[in-house]
Amino acid sequence: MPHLYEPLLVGSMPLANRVVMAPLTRDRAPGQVPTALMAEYYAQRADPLTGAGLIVSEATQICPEGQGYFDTPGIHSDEQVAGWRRVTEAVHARGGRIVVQLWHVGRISHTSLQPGGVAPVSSTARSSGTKTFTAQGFEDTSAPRALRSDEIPGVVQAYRRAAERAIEAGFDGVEVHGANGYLIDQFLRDSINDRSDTYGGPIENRARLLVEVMAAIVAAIGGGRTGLRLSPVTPSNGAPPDSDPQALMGHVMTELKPLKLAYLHVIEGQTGGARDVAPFDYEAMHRAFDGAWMVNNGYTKPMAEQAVAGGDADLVAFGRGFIANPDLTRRLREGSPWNTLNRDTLYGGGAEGYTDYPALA
Ligand code: 8OZ
Repeated sequence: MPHLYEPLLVGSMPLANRVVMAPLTRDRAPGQVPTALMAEYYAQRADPLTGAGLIVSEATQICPEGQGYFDTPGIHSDEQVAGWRRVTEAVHARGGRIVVQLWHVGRISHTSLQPGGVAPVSSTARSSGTKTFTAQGFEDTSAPRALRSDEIPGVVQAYRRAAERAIEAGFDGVEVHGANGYLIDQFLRDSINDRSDTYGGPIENRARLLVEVMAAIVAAIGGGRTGLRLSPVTPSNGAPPDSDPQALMGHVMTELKPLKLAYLHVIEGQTGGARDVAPFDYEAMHRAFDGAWMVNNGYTKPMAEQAVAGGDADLVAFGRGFIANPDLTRRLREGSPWNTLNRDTLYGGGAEGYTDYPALA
């Protein structure tokens, strides 16, 4: 019986256990550069016995235009790569493994966060109708500008370059953020994508950006250290449901097969919310994928242990659990209680509610 607390080889990444720290935006990178405090935070959660078998970093912008929130880190400048190197070295010194989540927010942004104060880019010129977190607090997202067809190769190139930078920074691999209503999801969903070029219309066209991004990254760093996160039905960030998410994801799985990705990370239901927000057959998606299957969203100890023992998942990602418990894997294994999450310190600030959650004695 495969066991949640046993090692697993994921692509080319040997993991000490199958508990994953989910990507978590914490807005603690002033000037978009990772800090020593961030290195401490990740290292606290990297112990092979008490912490995550794999850490997925917070979402990290691949280019200046990919930023949509205040003080989120990037991986496009030399200074950012040097900052991340401190993080990966601290995690590896503890015996852990870490991939960086590669992010382009698309229209979930604000002109104050964009180079030159221009409109953010998307698949569409229609606004998300949601808010984002800027230097001024929560503000409406700015109206986007639809990317021209001839600009899309540049976006793909920015993903490829960021993946190369990730390896330079010492990451074990990358996870592409294809979820939660950000740029890639803005192309995937027919509820958002209103294009008339080869990146809009039928499923094959709407999936084209994602497939080109994944192929470019795999060509650069190899499938064995490349993962992808998807959220087939989440309504996050003003993303209304696609008219046929099952067919959309089925096509994506078919296109990804030859790339031999290390893992697929799927958010079941509404991100951070109801698991049953909309009907979706995750098992069908799982059957169509050859790599490791990572599940996420509100898992408890019994759910996670059962998912892995029953073959429904290879890896289980925990978000909120890892914010408040650096030793979450130990607590899961021993059935110990979890620390209480402080919601007031989730985004921005310093060590409080970040590196001061206690581990068990
Ligand atoms: C919470 C706050 C800001 C961003 C996501 C990257 O939902 C995020 C995010 C979450 O994927």
